[in-house]
Amino acid sequence: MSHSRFVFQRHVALNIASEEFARRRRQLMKMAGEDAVVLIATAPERMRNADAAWPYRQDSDFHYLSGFPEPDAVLALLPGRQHGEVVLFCRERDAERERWHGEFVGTERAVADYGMDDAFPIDDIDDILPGMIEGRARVYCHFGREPQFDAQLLGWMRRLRQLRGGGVVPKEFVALGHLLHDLRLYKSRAELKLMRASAAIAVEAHVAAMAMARAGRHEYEVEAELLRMMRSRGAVAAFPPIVAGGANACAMHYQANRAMLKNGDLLLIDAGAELECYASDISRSFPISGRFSREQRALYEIVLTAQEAAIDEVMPGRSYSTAHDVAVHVIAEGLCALGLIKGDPAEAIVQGSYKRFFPAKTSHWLGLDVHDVGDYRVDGEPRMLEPGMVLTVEPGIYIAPDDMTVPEAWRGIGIRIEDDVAVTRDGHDVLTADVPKQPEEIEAVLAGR
Ligand SMILES: [Mn+2]
Repeated sequence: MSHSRFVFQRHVALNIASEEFARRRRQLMKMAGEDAVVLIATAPERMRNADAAWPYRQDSDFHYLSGFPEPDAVLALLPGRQHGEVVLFCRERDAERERWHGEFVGTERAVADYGMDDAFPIDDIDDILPGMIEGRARVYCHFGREPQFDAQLLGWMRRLRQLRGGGVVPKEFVALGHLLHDLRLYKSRAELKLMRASAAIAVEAHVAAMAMARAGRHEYEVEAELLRMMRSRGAVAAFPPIVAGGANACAMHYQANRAMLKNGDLLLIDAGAELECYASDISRSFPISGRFSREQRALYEIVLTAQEAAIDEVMPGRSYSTAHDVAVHVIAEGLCALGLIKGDPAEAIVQGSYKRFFPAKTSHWLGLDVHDVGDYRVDGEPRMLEPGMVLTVEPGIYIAPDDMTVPEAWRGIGIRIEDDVAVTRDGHDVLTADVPKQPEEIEAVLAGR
């Protein structure tokens, strides 16, 4: 397969426009109501050890509403506020601190570049914010997530009571997730463009990894190739890549990536990129030697058939769970036909005996988070798919190395095939289709190494 189709277009403008962030805030304020306030904080900086921090990743909800990249900020949405509905508290410019940490955005540019109506130093938030909340009936926020924010929130309420004449404390505290996460479930045109770009980078990374994985190399060398490709395209890994040779693939969240690759084994790679906070998530399984064994090929074809059948069910008007039901059906049928499950497929499904080999769900939402927000069920029923939703389709078969219920040749084989699928108006669009997954195609690519 020619690699030229994987070339990433570096000059496409990818940023979400400031107007789109403003539209999201207006939508949320409309849902929250005139007498509400929405408060949302950035992700805290987290320390790895001593004074070394983990790479900073903005809170997805905060990013969705502001596009503001720094830690140490709080966004307040105040519907109807005369001096501006959208207020950001953030770090002030500070020559001495910037000498160490690099440039801060500062309050002026928060207004000029990020579309805030008003911005104040974060150090003044305890004095300013309580007065802004005064008289509002409801506070929408996340509570019980970040202890520091919880404590701040209670502090603002105490200050509010102490205001001249005794401030009126809001009657209700409402979990912000329900409103906000429903908005995030539907991806805009600009978001889909970013997700496509994120997917294209993950595609390149997988293709590059496939080209260099061979017996004698280690799982971490393949991981390094995935990361090299993502970073060289301006992305980061959406999660630590899973590079699992042989029976390591049977642990669905294998992370060690330490083993040496061996001929005769399959290699399962589950890796995705994150570009401007938008995730992709791809899994492929292929033979390290370049040729599937008979057993590997038989199981691979079942998983592939299940995945393709499940993807076919992704369209508006189908429920979220249909893809999983179809994948379960194909896998149960295949495993029965191979004699790995006794009895008939209908029985295997009713009794759940297929779960021994396929214990996971087939899909999850994808977006700013790899396992993105949004309810999977509405009023107890599986959610209907609608245009703009993006989900993964990732059935698998995993036969534990010590599974004595199957002949030895089948043990220690783990296979997962995962693509990212956007629901479109008349069906779906597979964002990650360019990583080979047909067995002949895989063997041809590997033969060209
Ligand atoms: Mn996934």
